[in-house]
Amino acid sequence: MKFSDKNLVKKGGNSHISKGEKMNYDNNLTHLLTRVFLPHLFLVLFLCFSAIGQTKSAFNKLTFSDEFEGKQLDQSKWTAEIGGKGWGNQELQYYTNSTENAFLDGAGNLVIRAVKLNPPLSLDCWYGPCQYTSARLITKGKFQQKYGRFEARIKVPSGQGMWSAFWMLGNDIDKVGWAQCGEIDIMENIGREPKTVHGTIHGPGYSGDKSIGALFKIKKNVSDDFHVFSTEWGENKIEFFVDGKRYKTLTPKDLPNGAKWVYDHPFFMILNFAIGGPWGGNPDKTSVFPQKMVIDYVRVYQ
Ligand SMILES: [Ca+2]
Repeated sequence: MKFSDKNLVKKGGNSHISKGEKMNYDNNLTHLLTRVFLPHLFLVLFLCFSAIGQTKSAFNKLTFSDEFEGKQLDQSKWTAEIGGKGWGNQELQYYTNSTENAFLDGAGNLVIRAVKLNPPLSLDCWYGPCQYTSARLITKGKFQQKYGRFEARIKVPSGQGMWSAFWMLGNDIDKVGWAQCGEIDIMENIGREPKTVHGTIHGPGYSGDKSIGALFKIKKNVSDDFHVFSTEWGENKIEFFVDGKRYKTLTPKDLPNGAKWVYDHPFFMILNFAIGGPWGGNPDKTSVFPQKMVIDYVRVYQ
């Protein structure tokens, strides 16, 4: 486009053109503008607006879906991980497999509920008697996929100390360890940032506080409504979306020099609701329990 404009300006500025040639030139110019330039301009504008608005996904074959209908969590899809070891982040909750902490609400939702325990406290956590219970559900060994669109519709909990997440880990974690296995955090929300969600990747040499990603701000508190959180993951590309709006694209060029892109093998999914830890901080006297993370569905496409 710019190259053509330059040529036109240069030609128009030529004072050696005779009158007849000038008319021909004007006709040619009109022809260029109406037949060549304008249609292409419209095409370019159309493509620009298409890109800003809806992004049509290349992944449209449904390979996994849990709509959370019925009365009991589908054990063929999800496993509850159990324990109060801090989960790598000095988290305060003890994860159970109890329906106190993860259940279907009968209205088509999975609820992960964090509960503050009353004395006598009987569960052991890394810091002493556990103060909270919650749940962490994984598809490890049950569903894993390389590439695709991974999506969940979630209403996050609210309040200081809450940390809810929908994320993925590489299925080779037991063999190669973290963060060599790779981690893709499709959505994380911490209570002290009520209007913000995070999309992040962790890998070898860029994990923890060196992880790479972006945040997306929502005008109202994220916990006010359900939102659709998704990641589209293809060869050498991971993209993050909230409600269909893409807010970050990551490629190997975003990694530190020499770091390895490890997103080239199947990953499994995790839904969890943690309490405390250094990132979001611990609950304080303003925090209200129990709190719910409500999940309408999880869908995966290829
Ligand atoms: Ca549902």
